[in-house]
Amino acid sequence: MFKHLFTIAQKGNLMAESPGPDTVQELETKAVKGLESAGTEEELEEWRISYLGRRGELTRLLRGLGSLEVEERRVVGAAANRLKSTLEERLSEREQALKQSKVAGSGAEAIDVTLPGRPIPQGGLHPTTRVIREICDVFTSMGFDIVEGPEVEWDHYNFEMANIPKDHPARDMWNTLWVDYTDENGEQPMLLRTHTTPMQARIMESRKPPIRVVVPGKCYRYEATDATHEWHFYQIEGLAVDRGITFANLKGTLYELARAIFGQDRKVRFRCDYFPFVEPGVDMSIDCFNCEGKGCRICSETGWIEIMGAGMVHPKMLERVGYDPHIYTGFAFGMGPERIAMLKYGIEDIRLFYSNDIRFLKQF
Ligand code: FA5
Repeated sequence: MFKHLFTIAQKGNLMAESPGPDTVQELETKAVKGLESAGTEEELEEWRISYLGRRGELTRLLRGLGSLEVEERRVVGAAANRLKSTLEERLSEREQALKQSKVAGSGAEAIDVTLPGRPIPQGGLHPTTRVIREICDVFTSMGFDIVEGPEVEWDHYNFEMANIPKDHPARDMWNTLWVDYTDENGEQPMLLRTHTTPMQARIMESRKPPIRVVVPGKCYRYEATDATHEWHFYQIEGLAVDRGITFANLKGTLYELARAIFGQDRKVRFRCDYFPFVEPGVDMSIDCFNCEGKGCRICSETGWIEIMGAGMVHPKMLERVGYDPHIYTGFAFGMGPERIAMLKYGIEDIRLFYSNDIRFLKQF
């Protein structure tokens, strides 16, 4: 389109410093060629300076327009301005292309984009966490709330409110890790809670029936460890208090849990048991996953693995928090999620859970 345009030099002093007889078209051809051969950032910058810089050829050409006749200035000016935008656009395209090729690299720095990515190591949930979440989901679907409480607890809640006064022989059921701290009168010792049962009194003191809660949390016992006993482990406490709650409600709820966690085939056994804070009390066991009930090292030759204690909330517990036991009844349970995880995943030793062996943890 610039063919008809005159030679700048012929038409007078269009190029202020008169570098040669370039037409706008010739200037375009030259500039485009120069741009194509610029292969590095430095060469591109050199090109920019020589055409678009303050003393660049196109800039000088534009400056010289003033000396042309009005009509010529209109035609040449329009063409030169168009050329300026074209060159700026082309320069930016070349800069982009150069950036792209730099990312891909070449030679020794080349990135082979066809190589598979390096796998990013991903952690998994601890088996205890998995089981706690699964159990809590079953209970929330039945209308229970989830509540948490302190691991460092007063003697008052861990024992006294649970019907276990200072000199009661049942204290021996929970070998306790004491904390070297008392209340200001020096009467109330502190301890690492031996079970999640202290939360029963804490919850009943702060709420009115109907109550349906589960409390997952860590417990500690001064205990010799073996395949099914750890000195720190989790429990999930459950508590339901309302008018007309019966033992049938307790059994129905726990059967439902067992079916949801273990499926239809696993056998469940309830036996009478003693806990000072329930009356009557039971323990619930599941048939051993390892020996199918025949008896082995894991189930101490009994064929069963005990997973929880349970029972009807003792009337004295209700009275102590101001509930009338003639109106309200309730059931409670406390289960061990590690034992449940052992049954579910076929884990033979509870001590594997917290020994931080990555080979064990990686399996979940
Ligand atoms: C109790 O701790 C009662 N508080 C449970 C309870 C709550 C009974 C409410 C009635 C009403 P027990 O000591 O049996 O009970 O523990 C309950 C469960 O915690 C056990 O069945 C077991 O699954 C788990 N458990 C107990 N001791 C350990 C331990 N050392 N290591 C791993 N799990 C344990």
